[in-house]
Amino acid sequence: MYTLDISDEVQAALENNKPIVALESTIITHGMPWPQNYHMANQVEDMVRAHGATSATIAVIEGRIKIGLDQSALKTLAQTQGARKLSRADLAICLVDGATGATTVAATMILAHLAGINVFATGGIGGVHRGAEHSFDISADLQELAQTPVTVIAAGAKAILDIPKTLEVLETLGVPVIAYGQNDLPAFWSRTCGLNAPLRIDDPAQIAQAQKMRTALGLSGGQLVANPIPSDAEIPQDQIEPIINRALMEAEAKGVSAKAVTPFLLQRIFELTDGRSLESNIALVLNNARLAAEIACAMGK
Ligand code: PSU
Ligand code: MN
Repeated sequence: MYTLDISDEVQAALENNKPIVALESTIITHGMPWPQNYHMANQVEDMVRAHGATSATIAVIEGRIKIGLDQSALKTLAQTQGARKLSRADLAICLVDGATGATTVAATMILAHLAGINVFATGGIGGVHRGAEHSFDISADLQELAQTPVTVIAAGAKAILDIPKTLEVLETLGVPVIAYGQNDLPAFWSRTCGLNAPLRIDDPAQIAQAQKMRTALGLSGGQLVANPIPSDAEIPQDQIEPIINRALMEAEAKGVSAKAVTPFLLQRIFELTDGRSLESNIALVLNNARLAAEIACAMGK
């Protein structure tokens, strides 16, 4: 029915049981502007390699599942206007249509798992949006973490979300939320958000062990590792919060809804911070790629 177009590099790593880190593509097409998105994608790949793992950026190109994109494919995707934003609900139809789409956290987890990859680095996961009690806007990323056995390394949930509600839903779904190296739950651009994370691990090898233990116990799903943004790149919560609020008000006034909400907010926050939010976003993705490579290396042992 379908084939996975696995790059030679990723194929070789799979055959030799070498560490692999999956990377998503929605962050490229919907999360950052050109050309910073393309530079980020390359830097992230380099970071994974520098830490001993093979990187596999995942996307759907003209109806074909790609596990590992080369530089020219990355460059083309980074400039593609109107690529679909693919979550669990959208994947099959994108393939049937022969269309091009970027994978969100949820869809990247699904395809990574199909390819046999169990570690994945991104920026921040989707979650429960503020005002979800009215909009019911809860990212499919959360359900995916509950059912697909992939460890996702993020800088927490994006601060544009309702973080306490996101934590509650993850708890209900049985998803471990593990802060790396601190008690506080990081919140994307900020190292803390005033809440403790439910769990904490300081050693990448233990994070790898925990994923294996989950599977051994017959527990479905993955884990969320919340890795704090490096201090020198952080925007403290009291600085970013008024900007988030302004962007949220604009989104509401404009009637932005569904899949468009997160891309709209990230773009407006980029404009309102004169690009600082993007610099932070790139720094935290790189930091997550490094930790993901360390976890992937430990997974093989
Ligand atoms: N991390 C980033 N930027 C992004 C995303 C993650 O630094 O743009 C994307 C991921 O693909 C995530 C999606 O799955 O945002 C969440 O979208 P939504 O809120 O519509 O579920
Ligand atoms: Mn949504």
